[in-house]
Amino acid sequence: MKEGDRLLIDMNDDGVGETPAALFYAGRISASSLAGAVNAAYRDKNFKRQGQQKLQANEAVFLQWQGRTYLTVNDPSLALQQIAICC
Ligand SMILES: [Ca+2]
Ligand SMILES: [Ca+2]
Repeated sequence: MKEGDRLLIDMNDDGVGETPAALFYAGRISASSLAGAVNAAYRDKNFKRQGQQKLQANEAVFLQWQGRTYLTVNDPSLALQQIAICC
């Protein structure tokens, strides 16, 4: 993606975007794979607060992994709840 690009978050696949309920930043995550980093972000969406804050349904989280930024939305209707897009 480049500056000015837009991202459509379409939870129910009707071509109309939905706004996530909330947006968080999980910080810089060390993991051996992107899937592992996304899992960690789902377990703890807010690196600034102590303890683990689980990502709820329809919430979105930014994370950094291996120098790149990813955005994932917790879509409860998908069997695989992890969508990660490099920004
Ligand atoms: Ca939609
Ligand atoms: Ca935390």
